[in-house]
Amino acid sequence: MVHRKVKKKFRCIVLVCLLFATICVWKDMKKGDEYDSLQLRRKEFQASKSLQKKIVDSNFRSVSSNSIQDTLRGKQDLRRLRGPSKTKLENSHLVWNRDSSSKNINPKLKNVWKYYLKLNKYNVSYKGPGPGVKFSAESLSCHLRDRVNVSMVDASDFPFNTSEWKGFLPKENIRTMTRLWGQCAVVSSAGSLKSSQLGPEIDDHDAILRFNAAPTDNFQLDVGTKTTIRLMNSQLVKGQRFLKDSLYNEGILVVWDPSVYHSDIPKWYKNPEYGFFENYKSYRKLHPNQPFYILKPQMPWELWDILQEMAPEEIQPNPPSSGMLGIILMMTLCDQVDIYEFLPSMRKTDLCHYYGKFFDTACTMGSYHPLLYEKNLVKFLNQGTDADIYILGKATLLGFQNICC
Ligand code: NCC
Repeated sequence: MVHRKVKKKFRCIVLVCLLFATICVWKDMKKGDEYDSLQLRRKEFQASKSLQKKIVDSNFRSVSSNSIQDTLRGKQDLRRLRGPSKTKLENSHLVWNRDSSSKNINPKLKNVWKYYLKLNKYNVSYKGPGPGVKFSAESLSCHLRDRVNVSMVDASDFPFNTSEWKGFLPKENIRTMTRLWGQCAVVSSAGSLKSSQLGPEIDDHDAILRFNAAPTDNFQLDVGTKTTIRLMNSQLVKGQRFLKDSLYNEGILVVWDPSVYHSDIPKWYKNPEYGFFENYKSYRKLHPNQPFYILKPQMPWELWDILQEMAPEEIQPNPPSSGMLGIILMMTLCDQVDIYEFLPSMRKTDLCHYYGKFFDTACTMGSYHPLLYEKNLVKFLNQGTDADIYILGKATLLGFQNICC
């Protein structure tokens, strides 16, 4: 009897041990599976990364060798690896094509372009040798340096030399105020700056130019923290928020206003597009120590003439964008200019501004401003690589002091 009881107990213990051993083995196997799948995922990730790199590289090669087939095949492979992707890769170049024209824009934007050609709001009567003049990059830089006079209205220009304006314009010339900066950054306001994490790289420059109402607060990681110059259009300066918003209290301010084609200062003064002069004076009274310049109205049209000269077709007879004006301004003040997200990167999006919620392709491709042709010019003069454009959205131009003409 006792013997049978011991036997039963022993069988129970063996059963429990067996059960325990089974659980342990099952757990180990599961761990192994997880490890294997982790390894697999890691391998897939590495493969997709190296494929991405290959695609980028092959695409850059394709820009010079025109072997687009490989690139497209590469893109298809990547898509297969990633599964269905929300961001559809385009079938054309991954970076800006410097020969872009109205053929590259959608029908809606094409109609807007035709509308502005017909409207000719600023009485443009272009008499130069373009469109379609072929430049070398060197001769184009020299052309820009010698034909675009980047200067500010000063107290000797009528009517700014009258009593009405006494004491309002900064006394010091912008070039002596800034001396010559080394490495400068121009930060476009494009939506593709969002999640770029370019902030530290941008902050690493000697001077940083931003546009209009573009903020840094809440976007430091993507666009940096410093603002050395802010270039604004007159529509913004005319608005009431301009006097109240502390956003404008940092750095050197510059405002520009479109005149009719090649108008002189007195004629423009009588008929500015946006009468910002009263707000300018009010701001100067509130912040007398902050340098605040007015760009001469001839400059945008001198630049426009060159854009028209080199463009493959007629361009919108409207002034260049603040972005393009800012790039040329920095080329006169700096040794080298890094321009961020003016030429769209792999983050290209229809989101108009990194700080806004408005979506429109026109913000990048242009409607009122001849933005398409401005981007062609920047791509043509770019000293950096296509990889920098694609990955960082960065184009690098030499300052005018550094070109030999
Ligand atoms: O949009 P905006 O410019 O302030 O942008 C500054 C410059 O960045 C470049 N940019 C912007 C968006 C984008 N998706 N891609 C880009 O390349 C352009 O070079 C642009 O000039 C302007 O040029 O002054 C403009 O200003 C706005 C607007 O007045 C201000 O933002 C007001 O705060 C204009 N929008 C409207 O008038 C509705 C815009 O057309 C051009």
